[in-house]
Amino acid sequence: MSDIVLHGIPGSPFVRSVQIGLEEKALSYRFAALAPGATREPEHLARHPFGRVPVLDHGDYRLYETQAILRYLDAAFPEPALQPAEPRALGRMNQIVGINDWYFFPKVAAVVVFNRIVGPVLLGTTPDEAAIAAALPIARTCLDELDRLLGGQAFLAGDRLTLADLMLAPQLDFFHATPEGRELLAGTRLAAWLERMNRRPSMQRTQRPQRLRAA
Ligand SMILES: N[C@@H](CCC(=O)N[C@@H](CS)C(=O)NCC(=O)O)C(=O)O
Repeated sequence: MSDIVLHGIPGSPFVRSVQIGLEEKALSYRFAALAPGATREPEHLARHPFGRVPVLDHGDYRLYETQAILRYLDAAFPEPALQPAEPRALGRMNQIVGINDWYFFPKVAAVVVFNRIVGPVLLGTTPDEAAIAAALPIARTCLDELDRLLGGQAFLAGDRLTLADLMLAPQLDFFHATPEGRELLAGTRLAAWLERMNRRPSMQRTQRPQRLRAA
């Protein structure tokens, strides 16, 4: 029986990043699924005072924040390494993780994916078209920049899978399920990278629930 427990909402891209990390390292774990509203309940707030997912328990050690969890797993279970030793690749990986956490998730995915898919499917809301339209310029900036940084490389930070790929693949896969995401990604190197990522067993085994897959 594994002593790793991942608390998360099925389909959440941040949760999926940790799931992919666990899968890539062939670690067994128990997934403790939460309903979307359960993040505001006292039981979950005791795990994560900011009411978010994922939360990882490893024995009696508890951690939240996706980057922290992935870096912990990489330190605790070093094979295969998911962070480059070479300083420039490491810097690039950290930069891309920052782009996700500061720009892509809060300004793009949290607006477009929420309004197009998560809200309508889980909460019965109607898309706020003005909010979606207002998010498109920064969406373009994010995708142009990620595409430029990827260049002709196999992975976002070089020739090996890193935390940058683990953080971005679930986010871009969800974004690609929206009409705006499909249009902005069409024909880019980033789209080809996403296709390669989607073929990995770790991505195949951690797909979103069917109702969250298409806009
Ligand atoms: N900075 C956090 C962000 C996590 C986050 O925003 N998770 C979203 C799901 S993708 C969440 O918990 N949403 C549920 C809610 O807000 O109730 C991390 O890296 O773990």
